[in-house]
Formats: sequence, C-alpha cells, structure tokens
Amino acid sequence: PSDALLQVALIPYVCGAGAQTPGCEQGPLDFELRGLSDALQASGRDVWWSVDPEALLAGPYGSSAHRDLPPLGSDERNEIVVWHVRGLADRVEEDVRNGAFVVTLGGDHSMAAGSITGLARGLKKTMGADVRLGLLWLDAHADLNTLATTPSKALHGMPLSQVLGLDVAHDPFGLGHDAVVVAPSHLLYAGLRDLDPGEVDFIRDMNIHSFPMRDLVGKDLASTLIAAMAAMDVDVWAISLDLDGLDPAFAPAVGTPVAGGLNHSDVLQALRAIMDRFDVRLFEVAEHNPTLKGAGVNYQTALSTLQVVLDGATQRFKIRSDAA
Ligand code: EXY
Ligand code: MN
Ligand code: MN
Ligand code: MN
Repeated sequence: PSDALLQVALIPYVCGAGAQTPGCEQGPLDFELRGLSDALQASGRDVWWSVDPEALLAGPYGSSAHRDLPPLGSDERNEIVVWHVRGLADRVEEDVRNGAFVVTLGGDHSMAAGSITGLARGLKKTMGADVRLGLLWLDAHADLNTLATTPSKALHGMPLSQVLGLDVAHDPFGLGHDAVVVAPSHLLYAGLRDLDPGEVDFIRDMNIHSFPMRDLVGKDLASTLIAAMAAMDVDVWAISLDLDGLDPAFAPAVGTPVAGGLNHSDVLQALRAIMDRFDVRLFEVAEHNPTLKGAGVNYQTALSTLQVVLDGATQRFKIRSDAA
C-alpha cells in the first residue's frame, strides 16, 4: 500500500578499539545527543535505534573497556573489536531480513567487516544465495590491509581484507566462514589519497575499480560514479562513508584526517543520483570521533548526508510498494 512507511534501522557501533586514536566509541551516542533520530524522522519514514548506544556503552565492551585500551595488535585489544563486529553483523542481518533500510553509525571503520557481512547474510536469506552485492567505499584510505601488510596493527585499516576474503586463514574479525561477501570486481573506491604499499599492490593485482582523489580532479563525481556502478553486474549496493573521505573542512573530528578530500556538496549530489538509480540497502557512517575538535561539524555533515540518502530510499520504497 502506498501509505506504508520506509523502515529505517539505526545500528550503533560503539567501538573505537580498531583505531589508533580512541574516542570513536562515543560516536553513535554523540550523534543521538545532538538530535539525530528526531531529525531523521519525517513523513514517509519510521526511524528507530535498533540497539540503544547508551546501553552498549554501559556494557562490558563499552566505555570501561575503552578507558585503558590494551596495545594495538594485542589479543585483548582485538577481542573488543571482534565482540562489536560480531554483534553488529548479527543486528544488521536481522534488520535486513525484516526489510529495513539499515544505517550503521560508528565507531571506527573496523565496523564495515560486520555491517557488510551482516548485510550479505541477510540478503542471502531474503533474495537467495547468488545475490550480487556491490560496495561503494568513500574514504581517504583503502582499509585493505591484512595482518601481514598492516603498518599500524589497527583493525580499522583492514575491514575490506575481511569483506573480500584476503585473510580468511587468520580471521582477524572473528567472522569465520562468512569471509568473502563482496567480489573484488564489485567494489568501487572514491576519494583515496593515503595508501600503504601493500594496498596499492592489492588494488592493482585484483583490478579493483578506484577513483583516487587525483583522478577526480575536473570530473563530475556523480556522473563518474554512476557510470562505474552501472558497469558492474550488481543487484544490491551498500555504501560506506568514512568521514575522512571528505575534506577535513566538512568532517574535522576524525582520527586520521588527510588534506584534499571530497567536497561535501559533490558527495550529496552523487548520492542523490545514486539513490535514484541503484538499489541501495545499507548506508554506513564511520570514524565520527566526538572527543576531537569539530564534532558538531561532523554531525551536520552526517545529518545532511543521511537526509539525502533516506529521501532517495523513501522514493524507491514508495515506487516499490505502489507497484506491489
Ligand atoms: N592505512 C593505515 C593503516 O592501515 O594503518 C591507516 C588506516 C586508517 C584507516 C582509516 C579509517 O580509514
Ligand atoms: Mn579513512
Ligand atoms: Mn560482476
Ligand atoms: Mn576507513
């Protein structure tokens, strides 16, 4: 029926243990304290927190576990990430199975290992085993390191090695046999400008489609991304926005800022066009660190981005339910 509402599940990832700089674990609650869920409520949408970020922060792997973080790369440090990643994957899977549009809010970018795996699992159950999942990754970094190539041992630099199945033997995110959920040919990068040597090799050897910042100069972001996405045989898309993919002017409160990033209005225009043409089921916002300067700017950027994404999702949903 045409009066049905788009169901939007906000799923928090209250973990910063995957990053060098702590603080991202406070990201989801900070978004909410600034008014996120109220601001996203609109006619045509039903928006709710699928898990309460405050309750998660009060739990055993929440604020207390982040107070004196064990060193990067230690089993104790990784255990915190694994706990959160697995929880996120389960939650995303369930909300996707129930037909919700999922918004995952971080939290450091290790979250993507869980969100994309959970989405893939949910889609397999609702759309069948051979559903082809595409991933648009907006970031300054490729987040493609393995335990063998990482220069920092920080798990937020490695989620895509999990999603693409590059390190199945070590299983650093504890997701087991679900490891390969996106084919390398169905990943699209934009905004990259700070890569490690191992990542450069992976991108070249696996022929991953990438628009680093230097290749976007003088190009229209929207039409560039649309053309690349249209050329991929993909059924359903997920989009992961690392706030540091944007120029630091639009998202200063990130742990690993890199100058010369994406322009926010270009990203909004691109997302409008993408939501119009492609079946996007999950949108992620990673690396919001409210303990750093400029958290209010991050919030405004995240909010206006989500408004555009959810407007697009609502339009598509209306068309689908009118047709049904
Ligand atoms: N590539 C570097 C590393 O793996 O250590 C830096 C990773 C930063 C990851 C940021 C969140 O995207
Ligand atoms: Mn990044
Ligand atoms: Mn293909
Ligand atoms: Mn990232």
